[in-house]
Amino acid sequence: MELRIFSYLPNPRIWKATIAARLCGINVEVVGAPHTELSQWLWDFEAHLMTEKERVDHRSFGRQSRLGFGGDLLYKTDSFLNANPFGTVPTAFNPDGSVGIFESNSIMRTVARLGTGACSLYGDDAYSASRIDGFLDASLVFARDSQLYLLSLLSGNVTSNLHGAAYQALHTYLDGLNRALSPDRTYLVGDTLSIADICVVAELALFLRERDYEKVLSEADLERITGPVLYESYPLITDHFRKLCEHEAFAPDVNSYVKKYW
Ligand SMILES: N[C@@H](CCC(=O)N[C@@H](CS)C(=O)NCC(=O)O)C(=O)O
Repeated sequence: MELRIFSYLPNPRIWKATIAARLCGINVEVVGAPHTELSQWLWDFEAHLMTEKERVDHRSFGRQSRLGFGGDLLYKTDSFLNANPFGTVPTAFNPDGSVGIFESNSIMRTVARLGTGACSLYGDDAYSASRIDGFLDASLVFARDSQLYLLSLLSGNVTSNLHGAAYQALHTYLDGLNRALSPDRTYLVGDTLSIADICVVAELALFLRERDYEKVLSEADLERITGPVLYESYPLITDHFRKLCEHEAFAPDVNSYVKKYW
């Protein structure tokens, strides 16, 4: 194992690392459980489902969640918070747990850096690597509005402000991505697949979860943001997304997940 990732599962954010790992032959261990079960887990390098006794013994580790866990108490050890001072999942660790890596884009970067000898997913020089970073940063800007919107749908308290911000964020993101691929580029950066392409697929796949909340949207008198209009307005990036979903390194994570949304 060259990298361990702890997260709720499934989580499209960890696909960034698992897709890169498949391409570079890096051995990534994924540990976790469905979202609703992580409040019963010890958040740690040795993360696991706690016994009743452990829940009592580890009471002092109980911390109020901030985002995405409905305010539940989460059992984060001091060493977990040392590894990831922001206390979020996914969190990754080096093999002996002495280094923690947080933010899914940086976890993916770790895999790409570990795999440099086997494949080049992170550019060939300082310029191309930095251009890739630009796409990762733009993706994180999009991801923030996307996350707040999806969490509000999940908890049934979506507002027109959150919906409007997500709408703007998605269109800004797709517009830039579509332009980056025009007139007929195969990949976002250079002539080969990079972690920029991987990151974009994961973030767009995550946004498709909007489709699970048609009822919540209609009760709030709001329209779905995703739909055929996106393919018509941004054909290059939507085609790129569809093609990569079928790619052999992406398909094991992405294919069955996105199929239900086509
Ligand atoms: N931008 C981060 C997002 C991670 C994040 O916000 N995770 C939330 C769950 S969606 C979390 O771990 N919350 C823990 C808490 O609320 O204490 C990434 O890409 O890794």
